[in-house]
Amino acid sequence: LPAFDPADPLGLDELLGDDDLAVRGTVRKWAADRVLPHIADWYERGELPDIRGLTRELGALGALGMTLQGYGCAGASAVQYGLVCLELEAADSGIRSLVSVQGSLAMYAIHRFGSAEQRERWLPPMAAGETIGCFALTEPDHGSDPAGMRTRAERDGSDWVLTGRKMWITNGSAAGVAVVWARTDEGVRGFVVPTDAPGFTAATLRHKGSLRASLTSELVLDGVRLPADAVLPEARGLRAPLGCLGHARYGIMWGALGAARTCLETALEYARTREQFGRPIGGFQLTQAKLADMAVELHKGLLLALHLGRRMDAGRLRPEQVSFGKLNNVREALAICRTARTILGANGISFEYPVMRHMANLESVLTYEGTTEMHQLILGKALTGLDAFRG
Ligand code: TGC
Ligand code: FAD
Repeated sequence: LPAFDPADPLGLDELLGDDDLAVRGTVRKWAADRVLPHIADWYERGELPDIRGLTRELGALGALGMTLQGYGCAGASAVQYGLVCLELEAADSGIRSLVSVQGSLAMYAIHRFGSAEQRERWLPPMAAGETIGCFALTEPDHGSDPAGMRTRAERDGSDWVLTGRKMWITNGSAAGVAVVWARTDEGVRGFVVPTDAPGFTAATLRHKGSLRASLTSELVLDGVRLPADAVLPEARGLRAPLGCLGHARYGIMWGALGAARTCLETALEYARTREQFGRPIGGFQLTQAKLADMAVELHKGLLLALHLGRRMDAGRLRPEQVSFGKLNNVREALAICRTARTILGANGISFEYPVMRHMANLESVLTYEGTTEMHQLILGKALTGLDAFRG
């Protein structure tokens, strides 16, 4: 029998191909070199310095829009994209967020719903990381229920004029292009908005206790005039932005496990070396129960992510299955981080260790891309056939 590997207790690496392992190794090394030495400092300062340099490097790695075909995108598998999300989030959720929003939301929307001209203009510089994108669905008064959005796009001759506010928009202040969802007389439509358009402003949100190494912004659209060809021609109704969310939620179900892995590794190392009552705390049965449960949930989550990734690669992944994965993996990843925090005792709250940072980040991850409750209700509806959202 092969030896038991604490880092891979179920032998899941045997389910991956050489290409998958190579992609994972490349991104793990990039994160170790480029993010890990600085991330605690960035986090405390509440900044993501050199976001443009980082994005270009991620573009050179092929991590931006990596499952898309053409336009300089890598055309990688969903499983490989998942592994990349995991390795980035093992460093920090903020770096994975940057990549999710760029690739799975902004680029995916343009690729899936854009005209040939929109794709030619925007996707190559976005794949290279030269242009940063954001995806603006949420508003101050409409988060879980985007159908109530107030941002409006009205026709004026052949132009469109956009007015409204968007809130909590990742990458917003650094973006060169914003994919903005707005109400029109024809229902919800998507618009490709160059951020230098007159009337567009983005303000960075400060005082966050989570995702501090990530740019989060409020966008104001004050009569932003756009030409007729700024609308995404194939995006009609809420189905379009929700379709993009399916792709990003898929990446998050892998990514959150990266944060959990780092916390488990940190807790294991701490438990082996920290002594109380004359013995390593890892020798206490209560600590071992925690570590065993953390490992079980982490690797069950990986098995689930891999299964759903294979379904996505086969074109057979349903939105309800994405909700299943996001709900379980983010919830369990957060529980793993919280348990790791207890194992580190007082050190668990110190930014000298990565645990508190990951735990705080996952509070955002639990909320964005559909809260836990939204995914429970999506599954509840699929199970019962009854829609609990609006009664
Ligand atoms: P509902 O009537 O259920 O659906 C409206 C239309 O959309 C279709 N649809 C989907 N299509 C593709 N994929 C999905 N996942 C879909 N879910 C629904 C549906 O079939 C329908 O189509 P049609 O043709 O019949 O009109 O809509 P509802 O208004 O009842 O809302 C349902 C609900 C609550 C599940 C949905 O609105 C929802 O998911 N709310 C959560 C909002 C959310 O997740 N926001 C995320 C914003 S972006 C973000 O957080 C980025 S963070 C990124 C980072 O930093 O990593
Ligand atoms: P609300 O919708 O007000 O929900 C508050 C609480 O009520 C939640 O617990 C919710 O589950 C619960 N609730 C609501 N309705 C029901 C119901 N019917 N039944 C039971 N419970 C219910 N959005 C973007 O568009 N683009 C981005 O790039 C983006 N980035 C983000 C980055 C960060 C760091 C964060 C924190 C958020 C980001 N978001 C982004 C916004 C995110 O998608 C929303 O915060 C999320 O959808 C929830 O909306 P809300 O915060 O308005 O909460």
